[in-house]
Amino acid sequence: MRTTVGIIGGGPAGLLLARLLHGAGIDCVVLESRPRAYVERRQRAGMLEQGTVDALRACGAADRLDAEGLIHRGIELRFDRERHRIDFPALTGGRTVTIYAQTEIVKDLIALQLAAGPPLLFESEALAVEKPESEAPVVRFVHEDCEQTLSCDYVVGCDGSHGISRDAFPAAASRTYAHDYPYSWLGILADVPPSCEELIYARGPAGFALHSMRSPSVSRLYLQVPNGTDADDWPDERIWDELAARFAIDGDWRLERGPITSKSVTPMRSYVHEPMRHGRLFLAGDAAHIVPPTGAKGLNLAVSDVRVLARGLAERRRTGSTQLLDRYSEVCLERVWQATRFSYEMTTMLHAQPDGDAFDHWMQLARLRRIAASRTAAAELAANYTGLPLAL
Ligand code: RFL
Ligand code: PHB
Repeated sequence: MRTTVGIIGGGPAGLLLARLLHGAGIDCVVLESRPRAYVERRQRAGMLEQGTVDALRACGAADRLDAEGLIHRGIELRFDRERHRIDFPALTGGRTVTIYAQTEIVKDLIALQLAAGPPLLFESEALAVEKPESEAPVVRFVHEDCEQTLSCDYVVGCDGSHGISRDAFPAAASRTYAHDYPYSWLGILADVPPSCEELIYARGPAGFALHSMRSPSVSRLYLQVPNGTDADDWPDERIWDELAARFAIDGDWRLERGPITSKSVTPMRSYVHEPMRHGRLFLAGDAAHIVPPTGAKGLNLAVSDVRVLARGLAERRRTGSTQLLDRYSEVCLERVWQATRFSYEMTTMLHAQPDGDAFDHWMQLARLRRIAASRTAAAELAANYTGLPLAL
């Protein structure tokens, strides 16, 4: 097989890139190791920055998002048994965010791709990227027990945090930076209307809790748990009791309970791989960087990476110039490090430090109280949360 751009991974990064390239008249092939049903069921992110929504709209992938997405104008921080609202439009000159599940974006992009887009091959696992320094890199992959090759002008690794694309970077040309946090999230989906209109980020007595949602009848909640936690050790009642304790305030508010339909544990990690390009191989999304979900940045970063890359590839095709492609890594990493910093700050401010002392506790409270008291501090949080401008 031969194509212009070989894309490894059919998550949000790979699928959106394929859509953007299709719009620019550039042919590509997407290889996805998992079956379609698995990719469409995977529960993950839910908070979209305005720029992410705009990008999906501009490529005709936002019909359902526009009909079903929930526009949010703020979040609530909860600590000291009190609530503090961060008003996004007032603090950012009008910006909002949208709640729409990643799994729904993936379904929408797959449907478009299979209807009219470039080839998307499920159950096609990439084994290796070969000759990334040459003019004709090759992806070796397995489909239906048969090993095949895909020859490309460019290869893009959108294969997530456990992918194989990074392995094609020579060690001497790579730098990696990682930080593991001493806690994980237990995430649940529940068939119960959300107990709030906006997301609640709570610093409770025993740690962090987040109340999010998927629709007016489905809630998504997360609870800080120790690393190594087994979700089976958390029966439903225990989860609801612990969530209720962490969200508790002095005043009138109640956490509604309902049947839990899914439970999973996610460790918290920060990771950055530099550079994001080697020869004609590019990395995008979680393949290049991971952030802990407290800042809700992972999916949004994946989208901004592929927007930059699609522009670079389109410019190359239109004018022959590789100027933008040559700046891909530098442009993306600027935003990646800002998102990494913001996610780190949100995470360390809101989670109980397992071996922390009273000093650590007071530092966290002082940061939270400053945000509640100062418009400047709140505006800084709001600017980062709703998304910093994409420098293109
Ligand atoms: P993905 O989604 O992991 O997709 C990678 C795809 O590559 C496939 N693959 C391969 N295919 C072929 N050959 C191989 N050798 C392959 N190896 C892997 C995989 O099957 C998969 O389909 O990466 P992508 O596209 O970069 O997207 C990144 C996002 O998924 C991720 O950053 C977000 O989900 C992070 N995240 C959040 N991000 C936000 O912006 N807002 C949020 O509210 C938010 N909440 C979250 C999150 C992540 C979470 N978890 C589970 C880590 C909440 C949670 C709990
Ligand atoms: C989600 O809805 O899954 C979600 C929202 C905000 C976050 C993390 C996850 O910070």
